Amino acid sequence: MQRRDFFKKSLVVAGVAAVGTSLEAASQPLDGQKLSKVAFPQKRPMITYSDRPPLLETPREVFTNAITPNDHFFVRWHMPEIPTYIDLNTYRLKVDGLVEKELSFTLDQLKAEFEPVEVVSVLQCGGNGRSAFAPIAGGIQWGNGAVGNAKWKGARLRDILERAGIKKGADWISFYGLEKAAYYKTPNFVREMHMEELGDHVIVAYEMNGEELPYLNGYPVRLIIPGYYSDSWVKMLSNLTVTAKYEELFFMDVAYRIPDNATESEDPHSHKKVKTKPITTMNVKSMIGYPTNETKVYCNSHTTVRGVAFDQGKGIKEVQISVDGGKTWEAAILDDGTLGRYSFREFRYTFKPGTYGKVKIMSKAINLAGEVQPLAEEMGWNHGGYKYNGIDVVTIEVV
Ligand SMILES: Nc1nc2c(c(=O)[nH]1)N[C@H]1C(S)=C(S)[C@@H](COP(=O)(O)O)O[C@H]1N2
Ligand SMILES: [Mo]
Repeated sequence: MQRRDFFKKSLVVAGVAAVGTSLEAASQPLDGQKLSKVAFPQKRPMITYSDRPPLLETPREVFTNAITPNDHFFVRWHMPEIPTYIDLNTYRLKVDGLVEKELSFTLDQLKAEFEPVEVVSVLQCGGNGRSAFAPIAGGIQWGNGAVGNAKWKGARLRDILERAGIKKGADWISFYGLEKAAYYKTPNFVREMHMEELGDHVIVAYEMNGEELPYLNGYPVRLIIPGYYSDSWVKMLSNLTVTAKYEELFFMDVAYRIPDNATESEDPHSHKKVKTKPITTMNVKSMIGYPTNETKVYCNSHTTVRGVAFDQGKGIKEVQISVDGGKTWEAAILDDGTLGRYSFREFRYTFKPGTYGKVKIMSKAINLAGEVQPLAEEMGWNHGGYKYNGIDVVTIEVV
């Protein structure tokens, strides 16, 4: 489909409707969070934090599967106004700055003129899980659903840059999204990366799970940087701008940074300013998709715990499950890993609850580099609430 005016209409309708309903009692409470009664275009009802900008979280039970469906994939935008209409007749991805030749591509050209490559990769907001930090860290109080995993298809960023020819001394690249800041004092959404960080697996994606990207996930093209938190996975990409110097931009210098020390943490009660660094690569993590906090299971019947685990691409070695509050741990069965090192790995673990009442189920992932998910109590704190990867816990009722 070339023209997308249908979206304009439906987004407005959804936006208006959501104002009155997103805070009301929802049809199904999940993890203490409420599903919205209204759905955004191309999305099912999601846990909705805001509709301007759209901030939509994936409900926990979706994390029983390695691939997150497009219509259940979380959404995060920074600007209240996002484009609601893209005309592919005029849409161009521009390559400019310190290049031999400035270029611009239509979507069809991107598809036809560059070798298509595919990668299955986790997309996770650095603030995913933030609500678990105590004291409360600033920002959207995400539960654990600001993450998803998809098969992305697109052109290698490197191939596109090579076509334009990078000039000597050009070390940085800025990525611009199509949306504009609400008024002149607020910064536009621009991210910068050092050329050295751009491996072969960084792609400009035009497909997500075999379909065009959902509007809210960055139609028509977005950046994919496997292993990295998604703050630099710029959506609705408009410009790739090559520069010699790092520019001090708000979204690079203020947001998405953590303390620059060995534990990447700070004292919440100290007034001292800490030196910070960008959040970059993801730490090891697992999530239980089933059961959830609302699940009731019968005593002495088999219950299969299912979930997903991932890291920055070093590889998951094991997921361990505890059903006795962390006293003992047993290895779960992992899927065969065919989706690659940047993907979710599915795990499952079957047990038979033998006592009635509340039972705590915990999951802990360990990667091939020996990194282990810490207990929630052992998580260091940072003021932005980034990189939360405490051991996941759900409490079920055995009846
Ligand atoms: N153009 C644009 N791209 C963006 C952002 C944005 O606000 N504008 N937010 C970033 C952040 S912080 C996240 S977490 C991801 C969210 O991607 P999603 O909405 O597809 O889940 O998009 C990234 N790319
Ligand atoms: Mo994010």
